[in-house]
Amino acid sequence: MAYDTPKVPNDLSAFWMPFTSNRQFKKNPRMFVSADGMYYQTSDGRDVLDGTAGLWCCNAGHNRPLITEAIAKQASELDYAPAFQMGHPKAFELASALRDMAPDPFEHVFFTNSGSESVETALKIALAYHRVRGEGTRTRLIGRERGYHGVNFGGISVGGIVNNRKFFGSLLTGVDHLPHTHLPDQNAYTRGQPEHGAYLADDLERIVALHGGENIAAVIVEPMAGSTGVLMPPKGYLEKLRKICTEHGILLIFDEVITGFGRLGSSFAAEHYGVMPDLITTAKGLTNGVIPMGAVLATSEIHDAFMSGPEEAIELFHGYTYSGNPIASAAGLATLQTYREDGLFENAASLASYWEDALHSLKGLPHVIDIRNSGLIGAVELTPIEGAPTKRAFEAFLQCYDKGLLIRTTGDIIALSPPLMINKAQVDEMFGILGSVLKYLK
Ligand code: PXG
Repeated sequence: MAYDTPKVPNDLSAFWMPFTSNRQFKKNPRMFVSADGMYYQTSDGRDVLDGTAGLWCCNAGHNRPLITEAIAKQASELDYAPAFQMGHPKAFELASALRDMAPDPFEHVFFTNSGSESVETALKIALAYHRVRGEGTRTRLIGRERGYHGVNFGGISVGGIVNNRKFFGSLLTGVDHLPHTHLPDQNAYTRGQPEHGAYLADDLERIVALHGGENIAAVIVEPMAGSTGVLMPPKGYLEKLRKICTEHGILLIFDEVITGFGRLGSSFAAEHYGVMPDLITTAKGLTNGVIPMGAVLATSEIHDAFMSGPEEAIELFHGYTYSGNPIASAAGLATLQTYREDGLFENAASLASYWEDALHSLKGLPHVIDIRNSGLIGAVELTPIEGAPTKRAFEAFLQCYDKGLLIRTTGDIIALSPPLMINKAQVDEMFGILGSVLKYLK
């Protein structure tokens, strides 16, 4: 591909980059200038295989014609419509399409613009749901250690990533955390769901005993924790959480911002694991990452609880200027169509065992202490360099990038989550590059 625009801007100082070591990056910037299918192109003219679907979001791959055309058409037809007390067709169509794709109990969709906003929205719906039903004492929220629920105040309060919390004051009050489920001593090198750890869900009983179940509004977990290093739920764990929540009238929220839209080979992790929460948060793959959009899926039981007052009254005092934005809605519809027409969830499911074997073939390489996988997700955990945690994995990231592969690292864990359109040759290419980097990693 030929580029006729300057590839790297001269001035990088103004843009304060998110979750980035700004000074290091700006000394030696890594820039993508275009993308197609499974590959990015860099400013120095190289192809880089996308091993992470952007940031876990481009599940259909890049530059997909249905999506790009839908966006262009929508922009020229109806660019924006007010989101409050007005409507436009595409938001309703997308909500219906999402309902049709989601597991049965999820009949209603509330639109947001990101995963973080989906989380805030779900927490607020949970609190308000109890209140409109006359159970206003249910105000406590339960998250989990190592959980990631975005970066807004609700999300970091229920989240369990220390650096995402400790700089930002006292956060929400009335939050407790379940223990995380990472048990490397017992579960290392597990393929799929680990055997050990279901008992960790019992901690919810302890929290209920401590506070009284009637004071707890909701439990929020990622069914598979992505950002903190790809932690699969131990066998029986989610089922236990579900059971305890039901027994105590507590809502269960699955944060499916990463696991939604085919990542595990099913539409949603709820379906994959056969455990139904009460609310599901989504974003990322909803629009293939092309336009910011998120959505909260709610059961009729929750939605209908709000539909009781006078008809002219607003039922839920919540929403965003861009909730159901026309261009995002058009992108979402085209994305879901692409998933369907290309059979991408089916491709993810059918490639999962090839992916698993390729990933686990890295066992035995220097510094590798654990490998885990599910669907088209994989993680390789490395021993940290003494006194310099994160450095070893980050070095792997830099070397992979130089060799033409994009990976993500969190701590000393390498996370892999390619677009679901990946084929076997590209799986081989990925693990060929990663293996060659790990082999000589210091
Ligand atoms: N919930 C979950 C489970 C997520 O993974 C969010 C909420 C927040 O979404 P937004 O759209 O507000 O960023 C996320 C986001 C990584 C990585 O490398 C993961 C996320 C974002 C960026 C990087 O693991 N997850």
